[in-house]
Amino acid sequence: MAQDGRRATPGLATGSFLGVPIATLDELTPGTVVIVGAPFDWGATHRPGARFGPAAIRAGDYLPADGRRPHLTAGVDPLVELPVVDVGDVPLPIGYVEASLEAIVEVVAEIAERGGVPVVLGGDHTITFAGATGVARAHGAGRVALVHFDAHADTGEDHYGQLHGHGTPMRRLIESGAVPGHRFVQIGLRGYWPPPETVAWMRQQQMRSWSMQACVEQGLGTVVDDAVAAAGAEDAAGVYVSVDIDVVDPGAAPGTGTPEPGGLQPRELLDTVRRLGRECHVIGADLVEVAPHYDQPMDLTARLANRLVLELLTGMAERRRHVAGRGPDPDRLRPPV
Ligand SMILES: [Mn+2]
Repeated sequence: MAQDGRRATPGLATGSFLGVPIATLDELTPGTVVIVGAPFDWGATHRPGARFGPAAIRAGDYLPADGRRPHLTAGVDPLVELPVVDVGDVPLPIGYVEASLEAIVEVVAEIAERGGVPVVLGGDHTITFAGATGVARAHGAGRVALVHFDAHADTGEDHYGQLHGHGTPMRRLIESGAVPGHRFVQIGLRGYWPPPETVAWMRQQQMRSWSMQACVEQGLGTVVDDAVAAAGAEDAAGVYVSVDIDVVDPGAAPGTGTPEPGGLQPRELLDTVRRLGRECHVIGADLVEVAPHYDQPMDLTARLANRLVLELLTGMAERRRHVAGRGPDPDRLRPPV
């Protein structure tokens, strides 16, 4: 963390996200969006490497790192308007799962308790247990909705006999009460995991799980309508958006540990996360499972992840303008007439 001048994994976080100001936790002001890295991949079941995700996502861009990104068509600059700061990476004891998760919970909870909106750059998906738990600590256990994009349900009963791994975070969140099953909306599930008895458990928990097949047959817009409704339920405090990059088709996002063919296209997910930012009260988010050493050619996955974060932030900035009764900047690109 910038806070104490050290990082658990020196050199991984080489600069702030797109040049936004680097801040310490005690400098945070309410409403600020806070980028924080969780370079954790000791919950991976297949190919490791997501510990290098935060640095790759921060660097996944070709424009100057000047802390400005005026969206071409939205008429907002999310980095300036929200505003956005970066507190660096959570120092983690490499290889120690529970202690690492506790460290992430503490940082995320402090960000949220100070009125910030944490955006956690993973890391493998194990860290969503910590991210959503930290947000729930600030906003109320059981009151956070979770919109989860993934090829995999991540509701496994255990991780080789252990509680935590990247296939179990959603189950642990339900069991702990941080996020009840009925507040989950999962989008993009496909492939050959988990087994039927786990799917039965998910149904018992009233999880709303949309397969990729359902997204195709019913239309992604219908599915996202369901997510917006769950996030806006009367007694919900807000929504935590968790994006596993492997929800995207591996042809467009190869740099990930457990690629599963047949996923969303980048355009669909970019539009969807922006819509969630605009239509929901986002109180936390993460983007996980970017593993840059498999990201060939051309760093496609890290670059997509960078833009997915930006699109979510753009939607959030659009929402703030709307709430404040202000419209977009007039000098945005509009269709020719
Ligand atoms: Mn996942």
